[in-house]
Amino acid sequence: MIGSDLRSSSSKNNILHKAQEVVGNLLSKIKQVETQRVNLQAEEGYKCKRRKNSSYKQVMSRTVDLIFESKWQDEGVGARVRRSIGHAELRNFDPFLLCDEFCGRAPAGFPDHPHRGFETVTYLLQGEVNHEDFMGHKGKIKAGDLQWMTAGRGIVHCEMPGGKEDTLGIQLWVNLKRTDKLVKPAYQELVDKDIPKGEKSGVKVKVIAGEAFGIKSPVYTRTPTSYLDFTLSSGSQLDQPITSDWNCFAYILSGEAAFGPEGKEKICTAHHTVALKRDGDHIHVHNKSSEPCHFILVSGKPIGEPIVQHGPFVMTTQEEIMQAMSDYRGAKNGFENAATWNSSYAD
Ligand code: FJE
Ligand code: FE
Repeated sequence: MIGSDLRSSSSKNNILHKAQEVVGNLLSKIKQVETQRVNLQAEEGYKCKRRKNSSYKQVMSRTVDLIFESKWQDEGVGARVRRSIGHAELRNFDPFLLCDEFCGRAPAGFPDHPHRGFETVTYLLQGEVNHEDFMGHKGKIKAGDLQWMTAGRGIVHCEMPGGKEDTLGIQLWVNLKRTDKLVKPAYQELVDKDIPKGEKSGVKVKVIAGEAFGIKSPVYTRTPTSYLDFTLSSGSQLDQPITSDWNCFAYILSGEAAFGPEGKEKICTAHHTVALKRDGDHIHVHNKSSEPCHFILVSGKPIGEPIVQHGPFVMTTQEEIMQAMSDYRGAKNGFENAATWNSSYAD
């Protein structure tokens, strides 16, 4: 009895010993893997630190999610657009609803039409656009100028290319969050000379909204947005910070460049849109071609609300769309002047 107790106690001891050994081995393996992981992380952080020459914090270059081409299509009256955001490949890209490279020559244009629930951003590359709205606000947007229009609760206006040459520009639609959709309409208008510009190592920038190269735009973006116009000379490179979690795309106006981290970069040519993944805090662009590359780089904070669009009205529910149509037709709740107003182009 005592012998069997002894035997069983010594075999228990043996099992205990074995178990301790196995656990010990496992723990040291875990420690080893963890050490390796920490070392790799430190190494990556160090590489990033060298690349960015800023801080030890880990930085990541965003990778390309999608590239697609935009072909000319008829829009407005006799005008044409290459649709970037709004294209079947990228219906909307929160907070962006539409981005058109547009082209037209008088008398072509976008005659009297309403907007509610978002902002239109018109940036002119060439020629001019005459505009007027139903509150009597009118003017001429020329090459290099910017009009940031908050349609809010309602604008009715016309946008008509003027002059003798072809007009070329970009119109971006930025959504407004539900609680901003019915704000009072407002304009921010900057002529070319008032748009901050910078240049660094062969890269030129016009800061339409947000900040680049330490230069800030005076434009107030109700929906937080960055809008940069870059020209990369042949061989030049750019590392532009992009707020993490914001959606970001580039639209190439001319030339070509490689977008994304070295080794994973994708070449993108004129009239193509590059949508980036939300997997980093900056974008790397390298012009490996012999010509300059001109593109816009746009990013914005997603709103995360439903989008219900009926042409020029963009709301969050079908009921709000019905209300917008009824307000426009009935000339009420912000559309009062729609009852009597016609632009001077409508004659
Ligand atoms: C619009 C169709 C349209 N892209 N680019 C339907 F064409 C428009 C519209 C424009 C527009 C205007 C300029 Cl200046 C430049 C544009 C579309 O005006 F608002 C609706 N709803
Ligand atoms: Fe418009």
